[in-house]
Amino acid sequence: MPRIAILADIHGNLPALEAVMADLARVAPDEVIAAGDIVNRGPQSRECLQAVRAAGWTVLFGNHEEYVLKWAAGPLPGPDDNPDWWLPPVRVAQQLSAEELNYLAALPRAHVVALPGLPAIRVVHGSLRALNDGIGEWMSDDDLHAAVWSAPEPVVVGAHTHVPFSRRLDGRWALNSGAVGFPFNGNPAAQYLVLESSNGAWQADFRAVPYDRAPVYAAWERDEVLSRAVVARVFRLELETALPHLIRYERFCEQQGLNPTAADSFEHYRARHTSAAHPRPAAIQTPPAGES
Ligand SMILES: [Mn+2]
Repeated sequence: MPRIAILADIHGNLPALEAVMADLARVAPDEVIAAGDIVNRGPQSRECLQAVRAAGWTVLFGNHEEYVLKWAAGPLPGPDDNPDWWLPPVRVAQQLSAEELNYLAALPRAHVVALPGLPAIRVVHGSLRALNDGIGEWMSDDDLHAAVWSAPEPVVVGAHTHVPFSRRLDGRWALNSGAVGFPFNGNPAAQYLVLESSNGAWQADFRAVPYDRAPVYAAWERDEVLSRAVVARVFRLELETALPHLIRYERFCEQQGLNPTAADSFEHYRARHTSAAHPRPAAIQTPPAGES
């Protein structure tokens, strides 16, 4: 009865990763695949990378590993070219050793699980098309064919959108594992996917492991990133609400003519999104490209 665990989008959230590791000890999978975005967003990227490597899992490349490597190679343009806007990935690039950066650069972009008598599974961070091309409920069957069902394997698991998803069609199956570190489906628990075999087929177990977020906030408070970079406060709001805010915040600032790197702009956004007059948006169903 093989059991495969697929977890992704840890994003530097060590307490969420540790909660999933404790749950994995109960699930006892035969193989674990960490499908990208181990680093950046949360306050403990290096600790998460080291924990994942020590666990001996299969690890895939995500778009946030790509951001960090791009930053390690030289500055990127940001809103108003304010250097603090990009502080979170810059700090990750600074904290990682040359060996760790080389490790990230060498990560594969896909992994195939092919076991005798069972449908083969392809695991990617986004889709077959790109690292930042996530799959989810909003897609038509034709979209899903272009994104994942054109793979040689009948089962494809992606991540990146931070929202769990499953759809079957004509013997093909597309799944999204959801996110360990920063879920965007309104449920703050650390989420991942277990595929378990039964009578020659796979069955999905979408797991959600509750954990205490207080140590994550405490780790952020110890780091100057939170005080210097408004974008880190946007990430903290994402963790608090289990909803995506980065692109929404950037759009809000553009519509209101506000500078996104100013603390007042974020307080204005936060007040609107936590007041009774502007209730929390529903869990995201149509993430724009690059949101995660
Ligand atoms: Mn991603």
